[in-house]
Amino acid sequence: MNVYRTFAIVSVIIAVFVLIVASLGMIATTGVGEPSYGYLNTSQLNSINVTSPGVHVSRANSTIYVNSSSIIPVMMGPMDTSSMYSFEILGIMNPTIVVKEGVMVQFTAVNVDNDSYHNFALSSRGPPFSSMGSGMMGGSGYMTTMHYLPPMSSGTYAYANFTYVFHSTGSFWYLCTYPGHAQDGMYGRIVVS
Ligand SMILES: [Cu+2]
Repeated sequence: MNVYRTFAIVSVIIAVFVLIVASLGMIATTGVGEPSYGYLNTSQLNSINVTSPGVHVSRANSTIYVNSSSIIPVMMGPMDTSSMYSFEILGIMNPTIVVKEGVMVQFTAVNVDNDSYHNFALSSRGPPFSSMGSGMMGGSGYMTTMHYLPPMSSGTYAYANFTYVFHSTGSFWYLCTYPGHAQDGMYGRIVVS
């Protein structure tokens, strides 16, 4: 085998390895991965809207316990609840999410509303929220960013995926930053312990 060709192949393998390590390192140091965006059909939506093994749902306490690294599906603007300005997570409206320190959560946020844009952001600041909304980076305290996702249309649902590592204990919040939505109740609490 040609020695140059072998050298080239080995170089590519090393470069890919370095890239993987670097991107993992970025998630570990910043706690957050960039969102990726796409669309789901109804059966794909149903298949992701399930409870991961590391997750325990307590309906009585309106609380979701995340004990190990898990995927959390977040439905934005469900039509069958008392307010369209809400999140529904594993069947609970605006639940408190209790996360063990150091756990990595992959949030999959899906817009299930048929007439409004929504997003899902993590923040160190809680209510009261401004009626002006906060835009993507307008306010302080945001730990993540996400574009506004368009409403569901003809059985096609926009989603965004991102991972977050909860490095430090304390109280945090999730909210929709679309103007007026968090003020109208589209938020919930995250407790890292
Ligand atoms: Cu919203």
